This record gives sequence, C-alpha cells and structure tokens, in this order.
Amino acid sequence: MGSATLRYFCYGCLFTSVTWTLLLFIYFNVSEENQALKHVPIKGLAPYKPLPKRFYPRFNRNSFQISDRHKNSQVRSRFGNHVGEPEEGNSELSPEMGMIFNEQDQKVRDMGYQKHSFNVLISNRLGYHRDVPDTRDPKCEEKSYPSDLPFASVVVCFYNEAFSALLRTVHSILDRTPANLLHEIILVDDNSELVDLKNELDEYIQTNLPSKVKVIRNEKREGLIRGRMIGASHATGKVLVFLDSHCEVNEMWLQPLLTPIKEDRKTVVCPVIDIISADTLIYSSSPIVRGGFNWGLHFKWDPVPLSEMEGSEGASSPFKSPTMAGGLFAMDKDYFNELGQYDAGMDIWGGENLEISFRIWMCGGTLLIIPCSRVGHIFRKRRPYGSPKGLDTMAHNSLRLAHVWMDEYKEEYFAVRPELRNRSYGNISERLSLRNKLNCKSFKWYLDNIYPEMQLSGPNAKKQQPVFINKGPKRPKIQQRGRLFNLQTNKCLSAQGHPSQKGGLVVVKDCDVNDPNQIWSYNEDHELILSNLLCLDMSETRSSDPPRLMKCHGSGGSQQWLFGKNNHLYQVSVGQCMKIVDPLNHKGYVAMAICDGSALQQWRFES
Ligand code: UD2
Ligand code: MN
Repeated sequence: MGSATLRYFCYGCLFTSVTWTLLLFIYFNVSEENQALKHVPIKGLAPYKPLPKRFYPRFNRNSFQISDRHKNSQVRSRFGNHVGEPEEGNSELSPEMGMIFNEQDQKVRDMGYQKHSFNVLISNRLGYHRDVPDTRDPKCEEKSYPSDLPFASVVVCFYNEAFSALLRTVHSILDRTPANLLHEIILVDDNSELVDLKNELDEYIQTNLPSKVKVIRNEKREGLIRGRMIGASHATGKVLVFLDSHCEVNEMWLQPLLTPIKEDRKTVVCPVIDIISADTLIYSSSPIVRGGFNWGLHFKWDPVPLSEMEGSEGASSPFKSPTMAGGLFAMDKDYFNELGQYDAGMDIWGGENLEISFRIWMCGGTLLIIPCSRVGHIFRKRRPYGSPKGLDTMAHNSLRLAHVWMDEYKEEYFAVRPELRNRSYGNISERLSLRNKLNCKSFKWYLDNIYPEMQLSGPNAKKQQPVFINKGPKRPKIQQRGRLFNLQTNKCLSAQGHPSQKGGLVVVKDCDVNDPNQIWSYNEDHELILSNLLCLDMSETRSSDPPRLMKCHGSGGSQQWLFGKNNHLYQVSVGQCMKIVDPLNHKGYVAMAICDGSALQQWRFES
C-alpha cells in the first residue's frame, strides 16, 4: 500500500471510531435505563451497598463498568463478525448486567433459560474473556511447581451448549494455561442440534484460535460418558483433563493438578469447583468440601474431616475425597486406559462419577481434591436436555455400577429404590472381568477405609460425628425493615395469602401498620423477606411469571432485588423491575416488566 493510501486509510479508521464512540457515548448517557445503572441512593433507604465480597470479582486493570462499555469497543473487534457474537467484552460484573432493555434482550434471556438453564443474556454480554476473582488460599501463591510437568490434553464434551459459554471455557483455558503445559483442547460435539455449534464454531476456531483447538463431531448422540471416551481416544497429551462445557479456569489452575500426577501416576485429581451463578454469572469461591454419596447413589458434598486437613499447609494442601463430582478432573492418560476408561454401557448422563471414584479407590488408585486449583462451573437448577428415548439414564447407569462394584451393599440401593431391583441393565460381563483383572478390593474395604462416615446412619450417628471445619453460613445482616409502599397507588406490598405459604403470590393491599404480613426486611444480600419467613423470588425461568414467596436460598440471583434510580425495584436474574399490573384492579397484582421509571414501578421502604 502506498503511503498516501495508508494515510487515507488511517483517517478513515480514525473517523469511523470517533463517530462510533460519540454515538455510543450519546446513547449510553441519554438512555433512561443507563441512568438507572448508576446507583443513585434514594430517600428512605440505605444507599446501594455492593454485594458481599464473595459475589464480586476482584478489581483488575482490564475491567470496566457496564456504563463504560463504549470505551471498550476495541475488545469487540477481537471477536470478528461472528453471528451471535457477545455484545461486550466485559470482564467486570455488575449485578445489573442482566437488565433487559428491549424485546430482543427478553428473547435472548428467555430462550437461553429454556435451552440452557442459565442466563445467556449475561453470558453473551460477558464475552469470551473475563477476569475471575482469584479464590485460592493466599498460601497457594507461595507454592512452586516443578518445571518439567507432563503436558495435558483438555477434553470438553458438549451437547447444545450456549456458544458464549463454550467459547469462554475454551478461552479461559488458553488465557490461563502456560502454552508448554497445554498440548491441545479437544471439543467433542455430542451431536448438538443448535446450528451455531456447527459451521460457525468451526469458522470461529479456524479464524481466531491457535491450532491447539480441535473439534470432533459424534455422528449420533452418545452422552457425556462415551463422548469423553471418544475425546480421550483422540488425545495425544500425557495427562487428560476433563471439563464441562460451561467452565472458567482460574489462575494457576493446571500446575497444581499436574504435580501430584507427576509424583504418582495413579493419583487422580480434581480442582475445587467454584460457583458461577446460573442467574448472574457471578463467579464466587466454593467452600472446601469433599465428595460423598448417599444410598440413592446421588453424589453429595460433605465437609472435610479435620484429620484430612492437618499438616503445615493447612487449607492449601491436597486431601483425599471418597468420590468426585464428575465433570472436572485430571488423570494420567495411560492410567485412564489401564483403569478401564468408563463403562461404555452407560448412557447420556449420571452415575459415571461414582463408578470411576469407586474404581479408582478399589483398584489401587488415589483420588484427591487440590484446593490450590480452582475452576468455576455454572451450576444449574435444572438439566435443560433429556435423553433420546426419554429414559432415566441415571437409574440405568447406577444399576450398572451397583451390580459391578457394590457387592452386597447394592442392597442398600435397592432399599431406597425397590422398583429398580428387577430392572434390566444390559451386559456387565466386561466390567466384571475388568474388576477381576485389576484385582480390585471389595466395596466393604472401600466403605471401611475410604468412606467410614457412610455407615454413620441410624441411631448412633450423632455420637460419632467427626469434627468438621466448615460451620454453617451466617445469615446476612438486615439493613432495612418496614413496609414496601407503591408510589402510584399508595398501597403496600403484602402476601396474597398466608405469608408462610411457599409459592404464594404477592399483591398490593391498603397499607396497615398493624399488619405483620406487610413487614419486609431487606438485607445485605439484597433479599426481601416477608414477616421474617420467606424470600421474594423469581426462580421461574420465564420473566413473565410473577414473583412468589419461597424459602430463602442465600445464593443471590433469583432472590436478589436492588432499589435504584426512580425508586425502581430491580430483579437481578430477570433483568426487570417490579410493577403493579393494573392499578384500577382491586386484586393488586404485581408483575415484572422492562424498567421504564414509571410510577407503577416506584417503590419506597417506610420504616
Ligand atoms: C455433573 C458433572 C458432569 C457429570 C454429571 C454426571 C460437574 C461439575 N458436572 O453434572 O460432568 O459428571 O454430573 O453424569 O461435576 N453432555 C454431553 N452429552 C450429553 C449430555 C451432556 O456431551 O448427552 C455434556 C454437557 O454439555 C456438559 C457435560 O456433558 O458439558 C456435563 O453435563 P451437565 O453440565 O449437564 O452435567 P452437570 O454439571 O449437571
Ligand atoms: Mn455442568
């Protein structure tokens, strides 16, 4: 290009970016909703206080507020022209990130919940790169790891995953893993139906990602168990790392996982699974817990017995876990093959995590959780997909594992699930001969040595409780108590029926100072609690549903309400404001609607 052409080209670029910056600046400063994003304190209510620390990512120089988004237009260009590209390259999360501005936002959010069971509107707005809070114990930063660690193949199996969540998983790995330790990322598409996961994904990877990312497509839906085996069979790294397709790895996540495997190839390791809220996408630290299970063969989290946490490294040292949650672990590849990979007779979802956990322990391996390795995972309240024939694959898979691994203790399972006793479960002869070949110990040995707490059911349980390090959570402090007064109608928000009735609706009624059913508490976690009983909740996935009274769950999102500019009452996971449906109707129904600052949406706390 000649220098004159170059100069005109530069002028052109400059002109375009200045015009865009100006337009965006005007748009975001004029729009009413944007004003609402600036937390202006309102009369009669404590000024907006940020959520407790655990809800917030740490401040980082790359981060910016949502209202500053125009400043960050260069982040956008990184994503090319991908259809359905994230709207922002945002890395800092505001609780109002899910605000709905128009019907398109509404559609993205509602369809997202339907297809993925989490807030895809926020996921898209977040983009493919973001910083997450470093949730490790400070002691972890002092640790050093060998320089000659084995390199890893990361296998991510996905079925109908939200594009932005999948890409954030991939980019978080690329952004936070030393190149010499990351051999490849293998994405296994389990015959997804969503079109953007086909050509668009291929195109995106070809254009934007280094050669390290490979996509393998299953010709039919296999389920995550065979899907992972297929992924593993393509892997050429020394260590396999499995992750779900809606994860974000944290700082220095891989080195602490690879080190114990290097020391002993029969050690299987799990990171601590941090919590990414399905409603707000806020990343928060998980308590240190270990894996267990119940006799219904459901995985559960248990407190870590103090005896496991002894030693100089305290809370930062690896500890044994009777089971793994399933989605996130690392294992020497040859050992994965020797130990019999997974049971290929298991379908779609469920049970494989207990099966591999029992197998690891009973056949001479070790299963550890590594507190210095943190990976966030979107925990959903509902699985958004079914199995091809509508089968209960969890029951099928659990039956297989009970018959192969649990010896006489499978009776405990049938005591809980008597209807499954005569249910067929396919051929398990290969798995039985594997158990034989590997010379594995009995299930009784496993219970006695690895999970003695399991026998503590029944009348003596209380006496023998081990000492736990985790205490129950503290209830958040109340900031305000009083009536919630609607400015348009001069009426007060109240339970429609009895305030203790779970699932009950709320309506506006004539204010009555003596009515305890009109007394709300607003606490530092932004919950609205009626009569000290139930929380105002929007856990229904469609925002057209009205708010209801539900048990307080303490995890934000659907029970998080913010008072903002114009006295609006903003619901964090729905992205809308509460309003009176029809002021003339004496029934006083309330509903959620796009925040518009109108009087029907104005509420004030009165002590
Ligand atoms: C947990 C595990 C999950 C798995 C499951 C039991 C964590 C964080 N997650 O459930 O990994 O062990 O328990 O089976 O420990 N998928 C497919 N094909 C399918 C269905 C799912 O590829 O037919 C993918 C899916 O896109 C996701 C992964 O498998 O990436 C796990 O599925 P999930 O996220 O629905 O499972 P989750 O986290 O509820
Ligand atoms: Mn998952």
